[in-house]
Amino acid sequence: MDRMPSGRMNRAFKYDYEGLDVASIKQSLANRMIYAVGKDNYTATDRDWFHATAYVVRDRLIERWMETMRTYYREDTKRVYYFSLEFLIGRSLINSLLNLGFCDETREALLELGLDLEAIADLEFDAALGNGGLGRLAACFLDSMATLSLPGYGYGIRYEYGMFRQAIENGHQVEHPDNWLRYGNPWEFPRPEVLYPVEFYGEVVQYHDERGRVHHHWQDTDEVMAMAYDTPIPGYGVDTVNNMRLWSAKASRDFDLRYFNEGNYIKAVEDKTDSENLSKVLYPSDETTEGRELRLKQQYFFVSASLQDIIARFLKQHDSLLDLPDKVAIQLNDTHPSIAIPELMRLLIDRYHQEWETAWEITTRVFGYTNHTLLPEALETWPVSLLEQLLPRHLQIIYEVNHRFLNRVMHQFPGDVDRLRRMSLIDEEGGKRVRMAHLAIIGSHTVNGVAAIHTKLLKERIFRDFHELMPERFVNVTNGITPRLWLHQANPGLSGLISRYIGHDWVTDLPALAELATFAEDEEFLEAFRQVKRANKESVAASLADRVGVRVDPTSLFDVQVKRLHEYKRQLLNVLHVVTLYNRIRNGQADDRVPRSVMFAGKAAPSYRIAKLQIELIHAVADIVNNDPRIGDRLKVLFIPNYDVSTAVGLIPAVDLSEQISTAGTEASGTGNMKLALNGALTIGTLDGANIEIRQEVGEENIFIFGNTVEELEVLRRNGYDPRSWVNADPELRQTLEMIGGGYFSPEEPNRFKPIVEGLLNHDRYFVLADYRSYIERQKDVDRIYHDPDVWARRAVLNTALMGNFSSDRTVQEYAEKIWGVKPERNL
Ligand code: 26W
Repeated sequence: MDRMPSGRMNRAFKYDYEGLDVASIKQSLANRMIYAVGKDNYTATDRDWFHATAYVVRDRLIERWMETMRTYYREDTKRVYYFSLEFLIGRSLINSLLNLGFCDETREALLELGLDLEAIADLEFDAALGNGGLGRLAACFLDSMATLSLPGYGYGIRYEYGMFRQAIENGHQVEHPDNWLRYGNPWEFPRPEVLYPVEFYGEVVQYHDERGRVHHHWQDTDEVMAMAYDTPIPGYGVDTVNNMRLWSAKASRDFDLRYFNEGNYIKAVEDKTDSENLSKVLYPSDETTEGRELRLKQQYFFVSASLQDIIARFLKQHDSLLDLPDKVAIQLNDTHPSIAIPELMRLLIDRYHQEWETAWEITTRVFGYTNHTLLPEALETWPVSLLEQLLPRHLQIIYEVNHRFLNRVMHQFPGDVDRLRRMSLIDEEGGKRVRMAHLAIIGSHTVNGVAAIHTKLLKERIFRDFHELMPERFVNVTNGITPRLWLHQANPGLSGLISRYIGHDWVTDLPALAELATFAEDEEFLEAFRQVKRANKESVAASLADRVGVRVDPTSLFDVQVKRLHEYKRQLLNVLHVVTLYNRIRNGQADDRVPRSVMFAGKAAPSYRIAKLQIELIHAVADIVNNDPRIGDRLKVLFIPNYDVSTAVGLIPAVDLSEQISTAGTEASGTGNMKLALNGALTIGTLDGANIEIRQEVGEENIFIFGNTVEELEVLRRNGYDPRSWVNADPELRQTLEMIGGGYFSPEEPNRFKPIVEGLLNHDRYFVLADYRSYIERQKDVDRIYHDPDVWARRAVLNTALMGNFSSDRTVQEYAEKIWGVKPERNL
């Protein structure tokens, strides 16, 4: 089976600026090696060849990129700015080649030079400027916006260190810095001339102008400069190449001068490093706020630079800021950039002298806010005392917004004091804090959740008061994934097979996959589909033998849970199943079960103790199970280290069973669920997030649903959930917990995993025990179906065929229509 991505596509380019044929590419490779890398055939390393190849691709992006930017300018197109603290891009070489449509030609050119494209592509560092789902979603959106010729810009931070690299030492997670820029980044263009000052600290003074109007002056601030780095984002099969602009912190010259003038040279240089630390590193925790000053500085830094940049671009062609909302839509990717709301107010009022009401009208017409989480510990709040020091003018504006807003609420709900307390931008309990989600809702025209159930819960639960006040503001836009990366590139075998049967249009029109459903009974197609999966599993098995040192049988059921380690995602429930299955096999109660390889991958936040202990537990269980002669090949447990975009791309096409087992009502959407189902994995999952919509699309028979629903959990909670009673009622569960808590998997340290079991017995915040039995039962159904390769393959095909709705093209189109009011640029 052909494992190489093929560049077959309908190129719709108007321009052929640089040759895309084998001969031109070969010539360019030789040129770039000499003139850009500065080496020759004798001294060039494989990494040098990666760089030369990247430059060849880049050369073919640049003119399209500049033409795209000129067209937006010429047509005065309304633009979308996607503000995100995270962009989890991964590698770009193959992606750019496929999107530009000359992957095969480049492979051939390299081959003629004795080089292997895939081997070279593997040398690229992942751009891991994100934690997980939220950051990867941003990257998928960039791909879709470019492919749809939507004028979308990414704005964020150029972290010098991205997501940490996870190493496993003695079964423990160890974090290593991700020095991804070490060999240089061939995709970025530094723009030393695009430089904006960003102010911090200082004080605000009021003064009156000659007409008696009050003005505010923010003075005696510390200044940091934001310098732009641009990265081209090519669409698939189109000439559109959009821009991602990331900011890097540079010391301000003013700042230095103070100390230089005093002759304190060393102090000046120290301070320079201090301010440049701002963009040093990505915060590696998701779903919990740490409330650290540096994080708030990062947020304000990139937001302020981006808004200054956007306003400057707007004013090049327009005189009146009143028209800003007709030309600019800004999407806030969670509350992380929500300080943009008071910052735009500040710029409009203090710098451009607008009245409060006008400024507020402009601001609320510009912003949209996407919420990505229901977990209370992930909702950002900042201490008032911190804002007061760091951004005193913004705090004043926030107070004024709050004052006006609460007046409105008071008017609408007279006498309802408790409602005022609940809705206030300021949480008064235990040290005042600013609630950034409330700010984001009030300052935006639209608030969206990322899956149907998630949006419903936003309206009914965490933002209920706001929904009551302004129901029209809330909309749903279910997440999606780009089919270019997650099927076409990741799974060339399946991509090729699909295209042979139904043509190639699905790559930009994913619902077209539905035609495959007609082949779900076609023996020849089923056989080819099975063979693709088999080949993918073989290649993953081979790489796992290298990477993890465990041999897995490629005919075994590949049962995979890959995502950040978090209690709500319930990797622990999966472990309970593994231990249960282990016991059953040992007791001879599982002779009818198919061999399984259970794989985990994911990073735990460095400060998340229980999540790290769960990683240890997985390793400890693996150690016992994999070496138990009574088990042999019937059960293997693996933890794949350092889960990142590249690992996902390599692994997902080989998966049979996708674990999406979060507690109902906790996973906003999930997007890994979509990637796996699109690649023909069957899902075992709860009625949570987008699983619900996946079930709707693929049909109840083709997904394994288990566990309590949101409503059922509500009842359990109301009646006082008692985890111990579930254990007492279930001897198999009890045995499983006793083994874990009693040291069966940690004989040298019997109490090692006690905290995990104690957590379950005493709180079980995520209802692991309440869902255990139904999970075990569903896993048995999985097994039964897997026994019949034909039945399994048919269901797998239907999963691939019916995932058309989950393309991020559809998602982005919905944003464009419902939220941004932008259209594809037809002149590209
Ligand atoms: C401030 C700390 C912090 C950092 C990141 C809190 C919360 C986050 C993100 C919201 C975490 C995240 O990635 N959420 C995921 O977003 C995906 C894209 O919408 C969803 O598919 C996932 O369900 C959601 O967990």
